[in-house]
Amino acid sequence: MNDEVQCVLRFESGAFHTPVIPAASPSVRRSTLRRRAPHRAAPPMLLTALLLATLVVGTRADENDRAASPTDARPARMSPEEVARREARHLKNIRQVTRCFPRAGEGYFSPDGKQIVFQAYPLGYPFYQIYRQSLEGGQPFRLSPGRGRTTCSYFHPTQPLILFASSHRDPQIEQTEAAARRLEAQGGRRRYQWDFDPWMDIYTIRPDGTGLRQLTDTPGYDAEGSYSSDGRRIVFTSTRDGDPDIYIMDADGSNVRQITNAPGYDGGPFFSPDDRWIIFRSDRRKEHMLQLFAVSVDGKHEVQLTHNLGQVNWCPYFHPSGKYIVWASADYSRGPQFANFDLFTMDVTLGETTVRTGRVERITFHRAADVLPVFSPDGKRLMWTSTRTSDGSSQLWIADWVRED
Ligand SMILES: [Ca+2]
Ligand SMILES: [Ca+2]
Repeated sequence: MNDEVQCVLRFESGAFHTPVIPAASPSVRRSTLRRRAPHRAAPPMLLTALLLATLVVGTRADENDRAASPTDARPARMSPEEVARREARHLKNIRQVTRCFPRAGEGYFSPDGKQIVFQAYPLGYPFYQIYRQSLEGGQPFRLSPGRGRTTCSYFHPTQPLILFASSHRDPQIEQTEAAARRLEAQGGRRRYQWDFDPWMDIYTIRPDGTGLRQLTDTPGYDAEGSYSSDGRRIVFTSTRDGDPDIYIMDADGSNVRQITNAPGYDGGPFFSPDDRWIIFRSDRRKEHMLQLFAVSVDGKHEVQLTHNLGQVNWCPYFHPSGKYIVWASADYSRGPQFANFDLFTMDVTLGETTVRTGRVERITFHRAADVLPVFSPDGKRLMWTSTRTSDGSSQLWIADWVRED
């Protein structure tokens, strides 16, 4: 099943890689774009193009370290030593996790923290596939069917199940693949498109690759799914009513209910550890300028968590304590060529009808793109997708997470 890759997973103890800033490489282009861009009737691909421009250009811009903080926009060009010193405040033992794939990203931990599930480009295939990998060594194991687009995988918290989105039932799959290969053959000229593939649906599969089961079958894009902490529900993004919104369904795909209904992209949702709130990102305030929001699981109470329309904020994720979230943000006020995605945390207090926001802290300072952060279930490690690799490709990275409270 996995003969197309020989990807060795290994850790490098204690290493902080001196940044080797890549030229814009195709490998950067698609991979980090994961938690979704908006699809409206008219301008569907623009936000993705914006994010892409940042991820490509941002990794090679010499001065983009000045970018990016909701709280700290100091114009500084940091030395690698200074970057390491600042990141060491919360990140110890930073190490690259995935290798050998042309690119990989958006990883999530298994409930016991010993495995990860992520998306990666198989050699010779134009779309991401979903892989499971032990963190203790061994080869990545492909879970997705091997055809079509895939994205957004997630472990069930208590059962041996992994969910992901896949378009492999696309009846025009040959043409879809051929079009992607033609684009890829155009090399540096190829334009990224995040396709809100209408054939994208949410599936579950057992960790051994058996028991593929389709949970959604509504026309339109259904993806970006994740389980509630008790495993009874799935929150996801769907365009089934023509606009990307947040939905919840039971874990078997039944009982679908719509949670957000605002014009614009609402996506990338995750439950809070107590399953009372959902965090997500939306560009409803200003097109493309994603902001973070929280909504109660009944959809009745909505709170905007970030208020910086010069920034793109995305991929929020809770620490298992429920006391703070981590996300990626970049300053677009000087244009995408200077934007540099970095990770931040924000303290939150989850109430009955509102969410209070608190201290914001910058976590990464590297001029490569740092996006899609998640905590391990025990809260002791942080995994994210970064182009801080020696070849500039986006890969998964893990660090020990250091914070007292
Ligand atoms: Ca919407
Ligand atoms: Ca960065």
